[in-house]
Amino acid sequence: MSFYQIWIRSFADGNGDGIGDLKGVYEKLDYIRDLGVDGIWFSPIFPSPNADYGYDISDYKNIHPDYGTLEDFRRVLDKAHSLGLKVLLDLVINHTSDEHPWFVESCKGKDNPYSDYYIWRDPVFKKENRLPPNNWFSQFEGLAWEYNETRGQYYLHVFARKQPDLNMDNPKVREEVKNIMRFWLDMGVDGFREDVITYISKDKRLPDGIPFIPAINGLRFYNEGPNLHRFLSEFREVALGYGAVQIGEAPNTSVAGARKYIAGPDRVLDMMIQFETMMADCFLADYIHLPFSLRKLKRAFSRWQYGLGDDAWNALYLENHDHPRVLNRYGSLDHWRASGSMLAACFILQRGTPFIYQGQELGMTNIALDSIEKYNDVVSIYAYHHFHTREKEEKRLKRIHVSSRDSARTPMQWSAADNAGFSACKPWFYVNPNYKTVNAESEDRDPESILNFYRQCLALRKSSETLLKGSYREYMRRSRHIYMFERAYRDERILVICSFSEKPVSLRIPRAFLLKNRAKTDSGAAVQKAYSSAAEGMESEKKRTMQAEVILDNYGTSCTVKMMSDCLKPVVLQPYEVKVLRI
Ligand SMILES: [Ca+2]
Repeated sequence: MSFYQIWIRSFADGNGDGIGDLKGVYEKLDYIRDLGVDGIWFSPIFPSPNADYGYDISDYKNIHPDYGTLEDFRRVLDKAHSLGLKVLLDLVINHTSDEHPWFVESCKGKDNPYSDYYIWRDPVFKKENRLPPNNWFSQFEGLAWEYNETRGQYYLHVFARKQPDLNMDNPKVREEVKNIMRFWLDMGVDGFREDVITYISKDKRLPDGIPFIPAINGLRFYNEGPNLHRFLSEFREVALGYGAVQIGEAPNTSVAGARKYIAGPDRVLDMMIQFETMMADCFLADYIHLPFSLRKLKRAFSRWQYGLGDDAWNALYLENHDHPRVLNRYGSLDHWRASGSMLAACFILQRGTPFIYQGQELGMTNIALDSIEKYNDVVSIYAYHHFHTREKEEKRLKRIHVSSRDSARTPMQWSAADNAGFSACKPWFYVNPNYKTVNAESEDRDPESILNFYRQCLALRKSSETLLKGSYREYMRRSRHIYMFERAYRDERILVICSFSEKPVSLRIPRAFLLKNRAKTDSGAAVQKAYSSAAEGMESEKKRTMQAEVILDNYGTSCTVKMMSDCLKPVVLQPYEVKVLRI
């Protein structure tokens, strides 16, 4: 499987009001199918006051009026299915919106049916000062507690103030979750991506955290909490009844942590979306920016590839709605086409299920708005007003440019027409000015475009048992410029060589890759000869030849070499080149 993520507000506007919607999605389903993915994951499309753009839900069983109706959704679902595309929805159950009727009721007092749906605690008084029940910080904005006058209590919000955390220890809340799941599964939805699912079980004592890094103060008391597995197994029972897919988002999970939930007979999720591969240029969060480290990225890739091995399945991704564009982060604007396409191969060809975020397949890049007033992202706005406030305006804005989630939320660039072909009128958010060159229509026509490279990668993956099922092995682990890995299945071996360098790099194909070759193609005789001679040490290295077929190269049609006739010679990789070899 492979999935395409839609963040609907910026995907395609079908009714001309400047906001993406289901009608727009309907019209673009062929485009998604042609990309070569097997399904769609929709970020939330439900009614929401948009404090965190849909991740604050006020009605779980309906569609946001901006995006259409339940009928519109059924049309999209039916057409997607007819095109062979699965459809996953976002299940956001760690918290609701503060405008959800459950919360509105819960605020009214301690003796109504929804009183215990959220996590309420009495204040602590010190010298007559009213204080929250503990020292936890939210991950989005300030303290994790908000006082409610009517109840005379604080409620917990691990994210924004407008996102109160649900009390999952309450069995009624878990029944609500199951009802929500059944509602959509009955309609024909194929599964869920489950938002911050590893946070849903809190340590009931709610102890103070160790004040070290404010945003994660308290994390250890709600990340993979005491009842997480039990709650998830209840939800799993519902999903299994429908054969539905469940992919959990797990912001702070290690390989060992993830295995408890996705490996073995007790597994309660099919995959986990880990965050380690998104940390190669930052510390804990995108806002705390560091220079990109390829070695850090490779360590994260391989830790998960080896760590899950044959026991569990990886979710592969480099972009989503929560991060700035990967081309700015791990690639190079100076080598836009090459780095944008190399970054496709470097994750899609690993072992696992790739997730591609809208616009990633076009090489969309970050937007640099000239004032904080123009940003919408609650995280960026909080960071701007609370951190580095003594720095010059220019520098502060630059921090937002490199880190804001808004860069992933600019309108999709469909063509060079007005508003990037996203809408007939002014879009709800700023269009990246590079849309004249970076857009789906012109890239569709260009055989060497990033878009066509994504199509090639996905097609290659789908057609190759080795890429779908094969084992993973990394080479040149210590290199600061090259990420190289092998996929092997039965007699076939595929080597993916990715350059992350601004300059040409010369390297040798690792002998371990060549010598274990048992190819039986028309070049088999020569290869077999070289294999045995190498193994026996009969022939000098100079005389040996090893052949490999180049099955993918992002220097495109300019790379006419379909066979590398002598793999023992050094290979030169152009800046951000990727070469995929098969022997
Ligand atoms: Ca619209």
